[in-house]
Amino acid sequence: MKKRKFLPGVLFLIVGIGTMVFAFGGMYWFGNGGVFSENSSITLNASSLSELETVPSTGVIVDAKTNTVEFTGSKIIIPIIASPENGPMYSFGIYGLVNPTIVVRRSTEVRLLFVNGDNDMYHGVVVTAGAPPYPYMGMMMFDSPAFGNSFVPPLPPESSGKYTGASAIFDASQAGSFYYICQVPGHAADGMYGRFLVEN
Ligand SMILES: [Cu+2]
Repeated sequence: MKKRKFLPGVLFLIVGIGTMVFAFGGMYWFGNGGVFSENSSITLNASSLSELETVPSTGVIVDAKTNTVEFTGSKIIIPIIASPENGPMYSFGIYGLVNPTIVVRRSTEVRLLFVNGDNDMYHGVVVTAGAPPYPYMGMMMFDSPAFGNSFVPPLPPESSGKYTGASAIFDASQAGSFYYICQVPGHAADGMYGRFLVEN
C-alpha cells in the first residue's frame, strides 16, 4: 500500500524536475535566439524613434564630454537605438551619444528599451561581463547575460518606416564593470559595444 501511494509522488517529482531542467536548458540555449524575451516586440515610426532621444527632466545625466549617461533612479528605462542616425552602422545611440558609458546604481531595476534603427541588418543587445576585444564569433560570451534577463535578442531592421523594438527587465544586482554589446556575429568586433557600470 505504501509503495503504491509513494510511486506516483516520486514520478510526479521526477517529471517536475525534468520539466524544470528542460525549461532552464531551453533558456540557456535559446537565450539570445529570440525565443525568450521579457516583452513581445513593438513597432515604432521615425518620430517615436526620435522621441526616445529626448532626455527626461530628472533621473538622467547626459555628459557629452565624457560620453557618459548616468541614471540616478532606482527604477530606470535605458532607451538604446541600434545603428542610430548620428552614429556608425555598428554602434548604439543613447540620448544622442554614441556608445556612451552607462552608469547605474546597484540594485536598480533596469529596463532596456531597445530599438533597431538600422534599415538592413539585425541587431540586439546583451549586458555581459565579457570585456573587449571581441572575437567575430563569441557565443559563450554573447550567451552569458550578466544579470539573468539582461538582453534583447536580435531584432529585424526597419521596414516601410516601421522600427522594431523590445525590452528586457533585470536587476543590476551586482556592482562592477560590465559591457553592453550587440550579439550578432562581427558587430561587437566592429565596435558595437559600450561600458555598463554598476556603482555601489
Ligand atoms: Cu548589431
